[in-house]
Amino acid sequence: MSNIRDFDGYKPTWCPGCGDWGIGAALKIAFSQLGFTPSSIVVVFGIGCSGNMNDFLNAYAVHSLHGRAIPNAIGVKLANHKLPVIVVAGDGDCYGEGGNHLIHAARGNHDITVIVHDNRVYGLTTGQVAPTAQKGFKSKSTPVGIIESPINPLSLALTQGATFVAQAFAGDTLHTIEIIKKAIEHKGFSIVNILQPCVTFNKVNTYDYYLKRLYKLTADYQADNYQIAIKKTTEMNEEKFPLGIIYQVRRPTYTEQLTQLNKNTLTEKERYLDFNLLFSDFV
Ligand SMILES: Cc1ncc(C[n+]2csc(CCOP(=O)(O)OP(=O)(O)O)c2C)c(N)n1
Ligand code: SF4
Ligand SMILES: [Mg+2]
Repeated sequence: MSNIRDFDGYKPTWCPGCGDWGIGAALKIAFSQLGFTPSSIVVVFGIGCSGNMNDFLNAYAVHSLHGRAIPNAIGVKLANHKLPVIVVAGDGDCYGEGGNHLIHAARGNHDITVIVHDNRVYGLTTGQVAPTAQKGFKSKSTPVGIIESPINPLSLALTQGATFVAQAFAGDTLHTIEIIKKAIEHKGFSIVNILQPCVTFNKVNTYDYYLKRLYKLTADYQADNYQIAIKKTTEMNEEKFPLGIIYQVRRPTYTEQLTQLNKNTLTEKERYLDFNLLFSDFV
């Protein structure tokens, strides 16, 4: 185990009581329990209150554009597939503006871990509606209630080929740590949807709201059964929240199927393009 404090960045500016605190702590503890150091991993952040963790967590990191955390992470992984690559993004980032990237990362079984702070709202921009908000949710951008039905992120990831699909609750740090660790250890595309109360801009999906509706999967749950997993994810449509690993199977990852990367990572290869040559005419 490495030192948890090594992952400390600046003091977080999250609102008191925000679920992001629990997720931030869970990530640092998971990293340290996995024996990582800040320079042995790469974390790619989206834009949002969740993405602001870029400043609060010390590690090699990219604070990407809104909705573009996943393609940046895939790029890092393709350059050096031996590195653990973790995405930390909000629901708006990952299921809204970046929803297309989620689909293609899942179907490619890219070996990255996506941690989603699902607070059902755009937190950083002060409370517009997000794609996971329940139909009728009133927000700054939907004053009379959102018309669309919510995205079911678990069903979406599962049906598009994700080989690890899990859910956690920001109010249960110990359980979240265990799920994050298993997601990172999984070989292939993994996603953890974390139910995260936004105490400032979402007065509906509170800690109490989730505590009344969530439950943990039992030890005899068969996580390798696709049909059972599909059924489990659809419980979300009725506002019932299973916590734990809903689906996990082992399939070849993207880079495992790329013959050029069978032996070495791209960064280890002797012959690579010297990008300075491209710019030599301009300097
Ligand atoms: C390309 C682009 N579009 C829109 C924005 C404005 N913007 C910043 S954060 C954000 C929403 C963040 O919501 P979410 O991803 O759910 O993160 P949260 O703040 O809730 O953690 C938006 C729309 C932006 N910065 N860049
Ligand atoms: S606005 Fe919401 S999501 Fe953002 S820090 Fe405050 S409570 Fe957390
Ligand atoms: Mg959000």
